[in-house]
Amino acid sequence: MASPFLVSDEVAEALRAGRPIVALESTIISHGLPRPRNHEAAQEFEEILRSAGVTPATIAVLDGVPRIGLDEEGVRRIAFEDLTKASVRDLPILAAKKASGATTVAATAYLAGRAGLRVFATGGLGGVHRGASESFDESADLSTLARAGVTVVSAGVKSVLDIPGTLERLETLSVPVVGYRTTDFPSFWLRGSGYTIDWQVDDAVEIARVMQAQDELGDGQGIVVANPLPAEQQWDPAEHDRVLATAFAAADEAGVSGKAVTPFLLGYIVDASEGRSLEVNLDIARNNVRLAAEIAIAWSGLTAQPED
Ligand code: PSU
Ligand code: MN
Repeated sequence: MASPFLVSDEVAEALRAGRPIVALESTIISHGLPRPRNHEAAQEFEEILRSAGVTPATIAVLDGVPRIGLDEEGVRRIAFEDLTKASVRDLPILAAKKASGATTVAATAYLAGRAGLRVFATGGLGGVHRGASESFDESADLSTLARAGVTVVSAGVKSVLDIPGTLERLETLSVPVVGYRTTDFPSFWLRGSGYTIDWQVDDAVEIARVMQAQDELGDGQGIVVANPLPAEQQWDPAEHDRVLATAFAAADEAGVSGKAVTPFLLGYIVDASEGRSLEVNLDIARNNVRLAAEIAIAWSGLTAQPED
């Protein structure tokens, strides 16, 4: 049977040679950042990887086909077309309808895992929404990470979510969570959340060793690497608290629910902070892409087969 997804030549070549590759998601581009900064960001993330000697694999569904690695035109499409936000469950429907979609962390991690990629950089992870005990709104990012054996570098979850609830669910799902040089789980725009995680790792090689051990001991789960942004780059905590409080009220008033909640809050927060949260958002993503590159390099160093 033909492959249900398309791996770009560049990514296929890097996979064959065991060279470092980092997967990138497309929902952050199409729904998480305003145009045209989103296009610049998508190009910049790929460029950061290339200049570190790592092959970028931006993932999206184009005309029904999940793509692992996009060309310039594909990157342009995810930035400027009005793509639907696609999670794992949307993949077969998009395929049958030959429709396009921007993949969430869940769908990206799932497809990356299917293609044999091991490291994935994003901004923030989806998680348990506030009020989830009533609404059942928990991102499929969490349950997917319990099955897709991919290491995801994020700056934790946004404080718009239920952070302790998210950490509890990751525990239930047996997904390892490690803090990069911290045990204070980051809350995206801020370095910490006040919620302590059990484990800290101090360099990329140590993370690659956890991945290797997970392959032997684990049950197919991915790994969450929580990477706080540098102190001087974090959003002013007072403004952060003020804007977030009004964001919830606005979402309530607008009556948004389901998968529209995350994009609504992100868009509202950028506007209400007059773009300041956006600059922090971009710093966070760049920072995660850089760490993911180091992990991918460490991973390929650790697992490289000597050529004969
Ligand atoms: N959190 C962010 N930025 C984002 C997202 C989450 O800080 O762009 C996106 C990611 O693609 C994530 C998705 O996978 O939202 C989660 O959406 P939901 O809560 O509907 O599962
Ligand atoms: Mn949801």
